[in-house]
Amino acid sequence: MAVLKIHGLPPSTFTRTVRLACHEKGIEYEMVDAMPNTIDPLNPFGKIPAITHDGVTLFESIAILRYLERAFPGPKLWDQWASAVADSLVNASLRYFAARAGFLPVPAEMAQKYLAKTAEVVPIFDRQLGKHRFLAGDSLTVADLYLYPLYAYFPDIAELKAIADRAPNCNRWSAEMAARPSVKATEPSFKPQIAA
Ligand SMILES: N[C@@H](CCC(=O)N[C@@H](CS)C(=O)NCC(=O)O)C(=O)O
Repeated sequence: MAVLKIHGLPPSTFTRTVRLACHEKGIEYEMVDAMPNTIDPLNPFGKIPAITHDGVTLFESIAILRYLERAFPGPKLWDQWASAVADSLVNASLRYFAARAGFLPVPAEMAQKYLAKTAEVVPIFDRQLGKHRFLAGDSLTVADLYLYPLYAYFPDIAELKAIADRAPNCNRWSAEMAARPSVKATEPSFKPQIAA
């Protein structure tokens, strides 16, 4: 069986989520560094990540994670909380982060809305993590793999750090996640530069 290739960049949160799933499931893969909008034959929308494996080409991290779940043995990682992370935090804090990093030209009013949404939903995750070790219960799921790469950027931006500082259970979970071999193995060697 040909080795699975992940086309993306280590600092990309979606790329990291897919890499984390491979590590957690024990799937061997090769990382192919690719900037957004340079992977046209693999993803007509130009977004990273995309994967190639045994004649299959897939883009969209959720579709990729479902494929990994079907095609490989290992712990079952799929979960409804993954959609909740994607639907709430990814749509808010990732966009806020991208705006602050200068990747997205977001009007100030929209950026404030993304920040307010982040402040609204982080306490929901915090309550959940106060009841359970991981987002969906007592074992790791894809939801944790979506949340972690994004949450790991919070300390880099004062406004997001201020929200995280009020979320002790998220921080307990984040520290536990940071100690996992998969997280250590996918630590990006460079990060976007954020102006103060
Ligand atoms: N829904 C996509 C989102 C992927 C995504 O937004 N990737 C970013 C990098 S983290 C990207 O390629 N952005 C370039 C663009 O939007 O043109 C997924 O889950 O894979």
